[in-house]
Amino acid sequence: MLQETTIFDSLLGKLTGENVVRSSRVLGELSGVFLNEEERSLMDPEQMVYEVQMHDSCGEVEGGLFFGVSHVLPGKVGNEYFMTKGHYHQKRNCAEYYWGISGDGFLLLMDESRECRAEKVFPGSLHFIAGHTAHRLVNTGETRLVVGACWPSDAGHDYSTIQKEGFSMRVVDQDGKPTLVPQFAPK
Ligand code: S6P
Ligand code: ZN
Repeated sequence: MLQETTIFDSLLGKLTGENVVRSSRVLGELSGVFLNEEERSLMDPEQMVYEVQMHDSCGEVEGGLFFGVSHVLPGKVGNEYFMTKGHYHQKRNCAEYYWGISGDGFLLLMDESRECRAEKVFPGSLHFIAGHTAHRLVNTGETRLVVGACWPSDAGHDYSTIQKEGFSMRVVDQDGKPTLVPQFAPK
């Protein structure tokens, strides 16, 4: 039997065909993610912030892999660039690879002691995200930031720790330049 093919357009970072699942996040569902909640509430709640296209051919089994592409749109909430929610993996020891496809931005990486660093993301950049490390993509450019990813299919997502505690750094526009600023944990 001939199977439908899955196509990964490596220039556009577009994934189509069999077993591709798409999901997106709009501003209205990103409460508590950006520093300036008031500014976010004044913006269009239907404005898309990012979209993920994921190839799921095995389900969340041990030993499996997922392949995905994240498209973070250009934009800002106040002076803070559009970004993903960010997460730890539910299975903390699961690692992940990211690679830059198009656009410009940062990958924020934070360990469990809240030590945070940023890696520049650009076409061709490669990023190893070790286990026990929260990760978030930030689009500091004027076009879509498109980033490929591959991770263990049983890794899962822990969003609640980040929702409660946030990252210890934010990326904001200061005088037209992306700048990392410290963000203290809520009490
Ligand atoms: C999954 C991987 C990415 C993110 C995507 C959206 O482990 O890291 O596919 O899911 O970048 O980010 P988030 O934080 O909303 O899942
Ligand atoms: Zn991940």
